[in-house]
Amino acid sequence: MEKSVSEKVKILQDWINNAKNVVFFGGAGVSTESGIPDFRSENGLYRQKFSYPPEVMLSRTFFDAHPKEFYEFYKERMLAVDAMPNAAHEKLAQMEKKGKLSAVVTQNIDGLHQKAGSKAVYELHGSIYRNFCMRCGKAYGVEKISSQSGVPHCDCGGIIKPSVVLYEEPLPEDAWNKAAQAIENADILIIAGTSLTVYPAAYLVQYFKGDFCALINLAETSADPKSDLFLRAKVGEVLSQIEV
Ligand code: CNA
Repeated sequence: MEKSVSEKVKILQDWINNAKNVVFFGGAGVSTESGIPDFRSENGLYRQKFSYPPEVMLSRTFFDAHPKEFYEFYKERMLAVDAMPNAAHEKLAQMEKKGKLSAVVTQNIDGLHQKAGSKAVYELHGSIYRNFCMRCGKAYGVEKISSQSGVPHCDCGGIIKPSVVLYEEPLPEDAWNKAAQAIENADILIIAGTSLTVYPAAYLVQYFKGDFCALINLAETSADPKSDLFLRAKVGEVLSQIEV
């Protein structure tokens, strides 16, 4: 008979107690409990109707051709500056502080791990908090984007682009290398809140060669059969039960 979620939480707790190096790999599902919709859940952005499909609007070709429409969608749906960390972000920050967790590898762009206090966060898809002028390279914070209507422009007249990785764009090399190394050195890998369908990010979990892999996700994913423990539950609810 399959173990209950609480029995599985106990197993995870035991692994964490005995682990030297835990790494967390997460996606948009880590922030749904903070009120930010993911892409592929029932209430996710991919199930909603827009003038263009979200995966089109979040492509580099679309950004270059239709910056106004990009920014309308981005500001309304992706720029979650008021969102607050949930129990998952808080517990991961605590685990790092106590020396239990060496890194958070995230596909999210919302900055909530840092808001909760995590330091070693490798952002594979960039961050809404970093923006730059496409003409002169000047850096801007998120206020420059959130406080203006329309397409944000630099003092030099160039268009400002968020440092978030759009479809067709490469991933930041530094974050990728650090994430790969962290996962390779981990003895426990916790994968959570991700459909593991967005590549190359999802490929990173293949670098894991440690002792145990736990997967916490509401929907099934390609990694279920490979994980040592699959908790079909909310990541915030699971991690809030872990004691460190
Ligand atoms: P996804 O493809 O939307 O998958 C999310 C997964 O999380 C699904 O399998 C859900 O079943 C699961 N899920 C949702 N809520 C929970 C929960 N509370 N507990 C456990 N599981 C849950 O998202 P991925 O991250 O896999 O896809 C990668 C994209 C999504 C990246 O490019 C992100 O930048 C992008 N994204 C990020 C944000 C954000 O920064 N918060 C929001 C929306 C999309």
